[in-house]
Amino acid sequence: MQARPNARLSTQAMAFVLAGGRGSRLKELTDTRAKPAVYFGGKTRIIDFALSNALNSGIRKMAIATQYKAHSLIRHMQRGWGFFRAERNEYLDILPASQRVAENKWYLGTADAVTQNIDIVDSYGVKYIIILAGDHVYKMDYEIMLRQHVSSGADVTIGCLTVPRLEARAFGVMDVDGTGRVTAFLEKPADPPSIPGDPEHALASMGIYVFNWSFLRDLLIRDAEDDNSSHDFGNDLIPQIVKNGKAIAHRFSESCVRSGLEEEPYWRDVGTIDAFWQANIDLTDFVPKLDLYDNAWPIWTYAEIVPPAKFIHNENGRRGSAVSSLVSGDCIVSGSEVSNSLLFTGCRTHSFATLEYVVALPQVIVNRHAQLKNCVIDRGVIIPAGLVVGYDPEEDAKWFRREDSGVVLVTQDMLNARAATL
Ligand code: ADQ
Ligand code: ADP
Repeated sequence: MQARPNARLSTQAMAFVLAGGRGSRLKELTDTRAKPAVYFGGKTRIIDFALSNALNSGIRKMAIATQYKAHSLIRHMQRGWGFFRAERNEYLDILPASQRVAENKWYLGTADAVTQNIDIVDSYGVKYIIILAGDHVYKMDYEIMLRQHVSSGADVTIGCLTVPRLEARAFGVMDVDGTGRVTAFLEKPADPPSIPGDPEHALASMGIYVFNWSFLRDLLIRDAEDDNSSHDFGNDLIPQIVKNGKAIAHRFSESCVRSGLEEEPYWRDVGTIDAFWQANIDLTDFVPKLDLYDNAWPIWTYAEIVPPAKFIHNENGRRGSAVSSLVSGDCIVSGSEVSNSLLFTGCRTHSFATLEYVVALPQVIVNRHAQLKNCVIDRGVIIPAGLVVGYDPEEDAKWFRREDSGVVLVTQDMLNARAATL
């Protein structure tokens, strides 16, 4: 394909979204769905952030590799992201690990998820490929990263951000020289090296990579034949390029400033119950760091057409109210008080119930006199009348999943087990 000289690079790029991981630290929230399919922010699911970023950056070719418990994710993609049109040169392919290369071969590492689909990427005819993780919440203009990749002549450009040094154990950690070149890369080190001159912080990989497709293609073919490789970007490919080629760091903070998307860089791996609860509750702040109301950078999702949210007095005149809260469509808040909480689509709260700092996923029903605080309620859970959660650590821990922070996760299975003993 002959590139037009002034075209946005995103028109010559595809996004390859890795969405196969379970996200086991989210515990029961990922028992039936992969982490990218977990709900976030009142209406959306986590994967909508990476896909919306790609769309808003001008990318019109996307592939999503799925594996673990992909049903809910695939249905979401089909319902919400089915508007790509081949006649406009737009493609969105869902690529379940489907033994396309050989029998009995699921995706091994993250790199293998691309290797097994080389022919599909070839068919897109793109010059650049951007590898994304489907399980992070942030806004980012990938066009800025693509430009840096092209102007620096890198083999790979790696998105990175500054994190507290000890948290960096969960990341790929890198050293960068004055020109932005990555000089060392350690995948999930037990004792992460700090940024020179800043002992409290480390430079962490966001798991976002830009490659020229021809370069990555050759690398993947060689990697597939290497029996010592785990076929993973973070474990194998990236360290190899850092050693033998030219890896360049792309700073998320700089990209935020240049794109003007956020005043303060905002990126979250909502990978634990605590982090998931906190990032959702943060959205109830007076001015949250993550702005979901920015028309210039919409976060697209699948939304059912449902009636508006409704707030009603009960027959005794008790007010149904929600303050500092995000309340989605088809919710009915009846005679109950909701504060600093998120009610996803289709929740019902009944009279005399109180909800404070609650993340209620879709179709949660809270019956009368229930008192809920500091908790996450899984989709479709029916909270029995009078249930108290978040006030008594011992009671919480007896029936539900209580994190050390005091945040409690409630699922229907836990409630059923509790009901069976009463
Ligand atoms: P991890 O966070 O451990 O490290 P990893 O398990 O490799 O991430 O998963 C990355 C993405 O790929 C996730 O979105 C996951 O859902 C998906 N995925 C995992 N296994 C897959 C498979 N077999 N097939 C398809 N998709 C799969 C990575 C990097 C680190 C970096 C962090 C940033 O290795 O260097 O710091 O991401 O979060
Ligand atoms: P999530 O909770 O992540 O949205 P799903 O989107 O898979 O998970 O929705 C789960 C709900 O949808 C459950 O109530 C389940 O019974 C129902 N469900 C699951 N599979 C289907 C299907 N193929 N068609 C219609 N409903 C389904």
